[in-house]
Amino acid sequence: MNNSVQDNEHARAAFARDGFIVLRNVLDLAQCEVLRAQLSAALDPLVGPAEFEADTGYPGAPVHRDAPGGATPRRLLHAYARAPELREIACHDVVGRQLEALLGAPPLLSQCHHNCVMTKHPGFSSATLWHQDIRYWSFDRPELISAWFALGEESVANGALQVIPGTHVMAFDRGRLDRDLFLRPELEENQSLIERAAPVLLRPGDVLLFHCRLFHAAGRNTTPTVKLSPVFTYHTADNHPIPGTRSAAYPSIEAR
Ligand SMILES: O=C(O)CCC(=O)C(=O)O
Repeated sequence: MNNSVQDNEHARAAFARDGFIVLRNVLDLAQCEVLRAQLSAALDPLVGPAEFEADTGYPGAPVHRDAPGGATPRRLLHAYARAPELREIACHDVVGRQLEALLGAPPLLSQCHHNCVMTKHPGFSSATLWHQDIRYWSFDRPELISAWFALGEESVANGALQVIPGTHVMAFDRGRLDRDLFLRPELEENQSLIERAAPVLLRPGDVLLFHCRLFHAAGRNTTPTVKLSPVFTYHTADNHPIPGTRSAAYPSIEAR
């Protein structure tokens, strides 16, 4: 699908069934190139705020900042505030119209969740276990959608996102999740679920839209090139962050 909002009925049905859809070629290659150059410059010397591999506590992550690789940036935070080019994609017309079709009302961008550039470095990138993003977010309803922008190829080799289609509408007993609310891979019922997982392979300029309850995970980057993926999260005006929580720390922004 080229740079257009997907047929609403088709997209809504696919999103309702799977919990994600991919919009192809939303950004052109020149736009991806400009963003890659800007973001690479922000990595060296590092322009904060950032989260580091050592902060994640994920499998394979260095245990502290001073350990080898511990100071490798994992996320460039506050993406929306960083550059006009990032604001432009965060409020991209094609993405905004598709979000409105899926959410049923104009999208508001949360400055509190994602709103970052995921940076996956060769050498010190850690894997992300199976989780739902909503687990640490606090809103009236678990109805938020994230937009994941690929600025380069996203493949299994460089740690592309993997998803388990349909999990956004399933109920999970607390016992299926570990202390940090990751799926417990040692449980048989989780294993049969994880077998249904599929990587979301993206080309530069593609955008993945995924539901905040969709279980997803990602591997390490085994290629020589840093993977850079801006990610923003949207909700509607009638789905409020709970006052006093991290979700309410900054006002949301009209994205259309
Ligand atoms: O790129 C990754 O490792 C996945 C990141 C992710 O799923 C998250 O931050 O919620």
